[in-house]
Amino acid sequence: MGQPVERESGDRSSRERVSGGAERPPLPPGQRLQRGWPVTHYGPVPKFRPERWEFRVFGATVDGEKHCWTHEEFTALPYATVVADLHCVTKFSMLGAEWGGVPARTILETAPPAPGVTHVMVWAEYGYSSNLRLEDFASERTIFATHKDGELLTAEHGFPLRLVVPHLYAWKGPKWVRGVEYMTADRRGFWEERGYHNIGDPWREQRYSYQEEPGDGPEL
Ligand SMILES: Nc1nc2c(c(=O)[nH]1)N[C@H]1C(S)=C(S)[C@@H](COP(=O)(O)O)O[C@H]1N2
Ligand SMILES: [Mo]
Repeated sequence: MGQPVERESGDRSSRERVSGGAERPPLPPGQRLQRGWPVTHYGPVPKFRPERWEFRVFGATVDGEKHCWTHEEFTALPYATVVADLHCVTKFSMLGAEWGGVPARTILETAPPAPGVTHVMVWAEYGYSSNLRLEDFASERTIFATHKDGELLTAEHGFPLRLVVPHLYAWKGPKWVRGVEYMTADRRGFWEERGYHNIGDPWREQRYSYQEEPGDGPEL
């Protein structure tokens, strides 16, 4: 087994560069516009078994308890929408999707973190994970999406649930998400352990950990 690499499948023939389209929102540096919606992930697409599915919040919760939602309970939480772009670190971007689902803030309010929590680990099927600073997770635009553009997510795009963190690269948003761990110290997730940047801000091109950011000091 070698190092895992992000795999993209699907139609790439329609990829094109943004050419002076002033009416389009700007892309982060180094990104190209993707028409259509490619599928990118590591490993197989999990099968959804509603009777076995639960969403868990655990780790440093304020009450010390683990909080669980069945699929029925989770999808009954208040629904909201966020229009956001998706920027893959492999340099394609998809603009202007409307994500529908449950804001991360709803989870933070329903199952609050303990005062010492600084980071979260978002967990998905097959052990995929991604770490986020609490403030990135708590952004009012961070959303656990069940829908895109008014339609249920397809299996390959993360059904029944995926996280979308609009201001960070897309690997920070696990598809097939199953839970959140509240942490009192940072720990690296799946791709972060394999050399991806710990924060992942596309506007600062924080793609990989070994990237130098002059004037920024060492990346920890
Ligand atoms: N569970 C899981 N979620 C994942 C990934 C993955 O490998 N596993 N890849 C991430 C990456 S790198 C990207 S670019 C987006 C791609 O989402 P899409 O396939 O819906 O376009 O999913 C993210 N979420
Ligand atoms: Mo990606």
